[in-house]
Amino acid sequence: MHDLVDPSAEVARALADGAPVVALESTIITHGMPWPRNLETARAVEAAVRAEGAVPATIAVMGGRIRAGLEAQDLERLAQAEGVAKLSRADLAVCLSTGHTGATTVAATMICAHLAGIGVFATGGIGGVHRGAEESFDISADLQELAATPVTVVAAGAKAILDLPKTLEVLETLGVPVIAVGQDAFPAFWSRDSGLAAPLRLDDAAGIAAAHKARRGLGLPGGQLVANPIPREAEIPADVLAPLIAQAQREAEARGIAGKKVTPFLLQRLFELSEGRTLEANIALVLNNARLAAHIARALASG
Ligand code: PSU
Ligand code: MN
Repeated sequence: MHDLVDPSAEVARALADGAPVVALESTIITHGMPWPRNLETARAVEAAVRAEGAVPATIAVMGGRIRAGLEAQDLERLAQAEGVAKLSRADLAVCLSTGHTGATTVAATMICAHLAGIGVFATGGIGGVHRGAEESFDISADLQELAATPVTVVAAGAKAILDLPKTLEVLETLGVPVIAVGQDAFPAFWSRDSGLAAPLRLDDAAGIAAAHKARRGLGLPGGQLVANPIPREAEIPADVLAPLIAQAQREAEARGIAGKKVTPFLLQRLFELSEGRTLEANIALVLNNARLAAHIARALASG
């Protein structure tokens, strides 16, 4: 185990035994969902991973250490805390050296998972190229991390608040495999179909695990993005969301929201504008991703 990583007893045992482990991020808890649904969801996601036969390892930085697998009281403390730092690749080292508490984004969770020896990670949706990025230059560090760090990330695509065509272009440039699960279309987080074709398609966990191993075998850096569509019964049609996203976007611009605050602001405003529907959909898709990630972890562990 890496010097800076403290695995929980359960995660340490699973890793030592070669048993399936799924990493989970914590920014979705601290910056992606309102209290108390954030804590309920974090617990439900861990339970979903367990129900499918893998061990969940929720990742966060606490007291100058990377934690992989949080005890119940730490999870609750994190979910309730205010002013927790949102950590991406750039922020991890300073959070560790200053001893502060931080929640890990997709990028930082990938780094920590890899240090801990965990190959698969479930989240809601990755960050990507923001609309208007040609002016703001706002492109999530998640994209470069997928190109650099060998972890398979299961997400429901990229969040539909983003510019999805540009996000796919950047992923292609960076050489990141974008694999839709069970369909040809790239999913759009709250909706199953973005209207864009996904570059690659695989239909089951065994195939995704085999692709993960083949990439490792090639010696290529980086991971793969597994784009798992939201369950049909939970999706919100794209045409219902489009005007709400446009409005949230206008408000963000008018208020000068920039940098790390953009994604949390847009998610919170969409929760309000949709009268809670986006949160319900977000919870359903995260649970769905956690289940698939557990199956991938089992396939990786058995082969
Ligand atoms: N998935 C969700 N909700 C979230 C996130 C993912 O369902 O809030 C978080 C992840 O931590 C992701 C971050 O890395 O949003 C993207 O932030 P940014 O656009 O600032 O890179
Ligand atoms: Mn950004």
